[in-house]
Amino acid sequence: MSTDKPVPGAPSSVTPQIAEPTKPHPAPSPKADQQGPKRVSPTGRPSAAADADSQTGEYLTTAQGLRLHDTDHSLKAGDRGPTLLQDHHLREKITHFDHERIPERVVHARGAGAHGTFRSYGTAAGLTSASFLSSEVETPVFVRFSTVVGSRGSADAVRDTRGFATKFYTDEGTFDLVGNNIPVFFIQDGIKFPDVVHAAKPHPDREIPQAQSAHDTFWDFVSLHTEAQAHTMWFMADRGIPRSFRMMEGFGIHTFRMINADGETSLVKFHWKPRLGVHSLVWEEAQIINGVDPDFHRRDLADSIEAGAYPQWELGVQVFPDTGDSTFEGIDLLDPTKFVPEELAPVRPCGLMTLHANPRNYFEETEQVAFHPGHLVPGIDVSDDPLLQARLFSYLDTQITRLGGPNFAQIPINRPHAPVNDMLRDGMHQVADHTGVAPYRPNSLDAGCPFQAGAESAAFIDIPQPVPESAKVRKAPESFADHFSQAALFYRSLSAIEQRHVIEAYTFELGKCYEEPVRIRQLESLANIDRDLCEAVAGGLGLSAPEAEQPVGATDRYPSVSQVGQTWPVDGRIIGLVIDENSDIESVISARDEIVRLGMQALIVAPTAGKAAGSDIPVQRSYLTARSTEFDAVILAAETVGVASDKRLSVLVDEAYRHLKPIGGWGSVAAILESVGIDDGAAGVILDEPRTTIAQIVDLLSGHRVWSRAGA
Ligand code: HDD
Repeated sequence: MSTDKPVPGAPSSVTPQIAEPTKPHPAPSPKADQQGPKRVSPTGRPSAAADADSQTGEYLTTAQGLRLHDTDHSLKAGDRGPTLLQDHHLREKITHFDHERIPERVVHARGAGAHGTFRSYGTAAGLTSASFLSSEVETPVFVRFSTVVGSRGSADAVRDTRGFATKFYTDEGTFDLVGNNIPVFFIQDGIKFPDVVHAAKPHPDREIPQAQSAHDTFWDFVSLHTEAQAHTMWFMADRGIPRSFRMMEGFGIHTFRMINADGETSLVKFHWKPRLGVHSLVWEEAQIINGVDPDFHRRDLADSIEAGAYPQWELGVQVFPDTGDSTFEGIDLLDPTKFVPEELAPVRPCGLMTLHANPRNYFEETEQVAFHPGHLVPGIDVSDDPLLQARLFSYLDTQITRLGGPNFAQIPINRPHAPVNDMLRDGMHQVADHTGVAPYRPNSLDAGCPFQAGAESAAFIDIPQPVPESAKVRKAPESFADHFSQAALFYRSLSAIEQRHVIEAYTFELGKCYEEPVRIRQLESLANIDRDLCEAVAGGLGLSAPEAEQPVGATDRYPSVSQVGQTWPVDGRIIGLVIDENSDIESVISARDEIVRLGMQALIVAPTAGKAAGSDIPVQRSYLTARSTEFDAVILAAETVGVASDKRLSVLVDEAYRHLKPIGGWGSVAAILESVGIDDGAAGVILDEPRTTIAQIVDLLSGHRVWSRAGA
């Protein structure tokens, strides 16, 4: 066998080639949504190298551009002899492979990213001079969502906090907003970060459990460092298991200081509000997903972008007067374990972010992107929050190990879109084409350049914030001593069903701890937070509820933290359309088209893969490959009564029902429901003709789940 292009000059005895699967042909151009970031070199020049890197050429070459004749056989002393050290291609190929992996992130190792744009409303002009916020401009962004605890290969739907990091490639330099989906953090001072992470990561002896907080060291830490109780409460609640990255809020958590063109300062907290609302999985569903589809969130993000259901978030800020004491309504704005309810400080919208392109190469973009809370732009500065202050050190530092040296800003995804004219030179992986002879200033040799900019030329000028007069101390302010009141106000602001989920989550997590003293100590914190909560969890653990030592008194309720009780757009929701051999194909097609017309996705589930019986309609899932957890709602359009005895279908329907998903249909739907003991008049069950069924399902989906089925 040979390729149809003979190798010029090759001896006739060369090793036969493996047949190419196709004739050489030009590579398909990248999909429209995979154009990747705008590529500019660190010096602002177009980077020729960046586009030459892709695997697009006709011939396979070495890294040096040498065309290769054979990449499948090493050079040996005879066809049964040892491999020769001389084989430069073998050595290059294996050596590169041996070094393909880089250290995963020490936290937030598992993530998924997307490109998009941020369009400012210009409404923040009174607050900040930052150009990407103060005028109605569009700024390219790259966002990386992540879990915190798990390794890079762990599952998506674990109970954990989610990272929400955004890189704004502004014309004044790159601004990174490195936040989470929960507005409070575990600890108050960054010096404890290694400790909380050591506690949350798998146990150092057996390295289990992976990507879980349900283990002794985690609960040991949070029950001893009670400042972690507020954050823990948030992720024991439904926020810890988001339905989708598209349905999460994002928070900058810390207070930042903004300065406007007139030199006036304000304190702000950043919020991302998802257009689709804030929605979660239910715990059993999440556990099933982690086995059935560990890439659930990553897939959802990529699929929705590819389907054109572009995820959107509105960026907003809560604004607080910069009065010098950094407190608002008694809440210490420098304490990152505290949040300010929106009822006390509304979120003012500043712009809209739309994610519209998947990364072209995961490693190059999502893995190598390097965020840093110290990537600031003029008009936005940090506050004295001690957690933020430590972060300012950590992120730059970690990239040096992770990305192999100090030149990671030259990796395409990290390159600013603003012109770069630095005097940083050399170092590992330096690829900039620096010219000039005088990388220092002032100089007289490179025409005196570069010059320092002033406020009028968009320089970053640190806000001259007074430093409190004090001795050097290792201590926290008094106000940081309140560890329970915000956990209580959050819990008490939730709806009854959300509170039930919190109780179940604590009971599950503590039930996985082996050490009784750890469980009891955590119950002691819960006793301070809320008596009923503590008793319910203690009951589930077979323990008695301890007395509260510092009970939180009455609290106000702030319904803005609840995820239940409103309606939201259903764009991109996924409906499983279950058919069988006897389904009426016309109704199936019209149901599918109607679902798509309403901006949702329909996945046809049939007894076998291929085409729906007697039609050209492609089947997306067979009964074997489908699982209820993929769908937000299920429509049964199967017509054969006998199908009700198919265990795969009854499991699908039973799970969808237990997970409070709308179920509808026509045909033999009643028989299938009966087979799993579901009353056809039950809440969220719709038996009607296709159009009406779909309309009612949409109504139910706009509230995310059939909460009334759970007695809510
Ligand atoms: Fe962090 C990564 C968010 C506190 C040290 N952090 C990282 C990422 C997110 C956050 C979203 C992943 C970024 C990406 O996708 O690449 N971290 C937070 C938030 C915090 C926080 C919202 C508190 C409000 N972090 C925090 C502290 C420290 C760190 C206090 C250390 C003192 N974080 C890191 C890190 C990471 C990181 C070790 C790991 C990988 C990386 O930075 O690039 O530097």
